[in-house]
Amino acid sequence: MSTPELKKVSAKPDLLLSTHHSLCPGCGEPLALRVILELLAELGVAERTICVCGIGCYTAFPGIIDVDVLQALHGRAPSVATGAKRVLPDRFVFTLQGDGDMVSEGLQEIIHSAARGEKFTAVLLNNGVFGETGGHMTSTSVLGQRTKTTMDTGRVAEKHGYPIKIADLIAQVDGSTYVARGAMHTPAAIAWTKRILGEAFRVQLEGEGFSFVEVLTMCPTDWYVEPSETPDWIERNFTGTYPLKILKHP
Ligand SMILES: Cc1ncc(C[n+]2csc(CCOP(=O)(O)OP(=O)(O)O)c2C)c(N)n1
Ligand code: SF4
Repeated sequence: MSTPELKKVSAKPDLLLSTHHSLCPGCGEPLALRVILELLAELGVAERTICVCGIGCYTAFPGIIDVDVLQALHGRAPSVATGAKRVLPDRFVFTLQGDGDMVSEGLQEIIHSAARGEKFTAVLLNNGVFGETGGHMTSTSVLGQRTKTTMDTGRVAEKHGYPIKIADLIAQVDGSTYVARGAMHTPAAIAWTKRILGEAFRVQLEGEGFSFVEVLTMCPTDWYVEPSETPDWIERNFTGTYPLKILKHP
């Protein structure tokens, strides 16, 4: 009997040097990173890329990706990227931050960078929790979300405030050029996210201004749900507050 022909549908991106990392099974952040690495290769910009990384679970990756990386202090990635892109305008510069890092700890950095129209691309990995430090509520946790610090009632507006829709805010800022939101919970959402990340990257490559992409990512560990239930969790709990769409384009 002849062996059926197997079709290869995926492979480790060339820019990923190792598959060993410390992130939890079912985490959405490695998927987002994979899409970014695929795009860098497809656009042919890897050799001149600088990734400015925030601090969160995703900080496990910079050591195993084949692009230059700057590690920024909490929330400061947009300012570090500003410096890198201004000094080295021919480099392709993108930031990688979590919601805790960007929206809770570094809100002013991202808003001011957008307002100045800095010519880099900002990527937000939004899982609605401070993942690395144990799952506390962040500024983007949605109403009703149970986190380590809202375990009893879930997030309640009167007590914890409302979630900050950072992509919507950035879209309102005159200096931003392209703003969009994607997610990692279904194949269709991943394809959509690859498309909008590609558009955001092209905005930078064509010198059109500041581009911003929010990516909703799964955190089974701090959502206290099985990895297999996380796509449904995103659909039920996140996409109402954070619809997947382009919020601003040139
Ligand atoms: C100024 C400062 N505050 C807090 C911390 C501790 N800290 C390190 S990682 C982290 C959580 C980051 O969460 P997020 O950006 O949402 O990324 P995730 O871990 O969910 O990927 C925190 C609070 C720190 N290192 N520095
Ligand atoms: S704690 Fe959450 S964000 Fe961090 S690696 Fe685990 S699943 Fe991913």
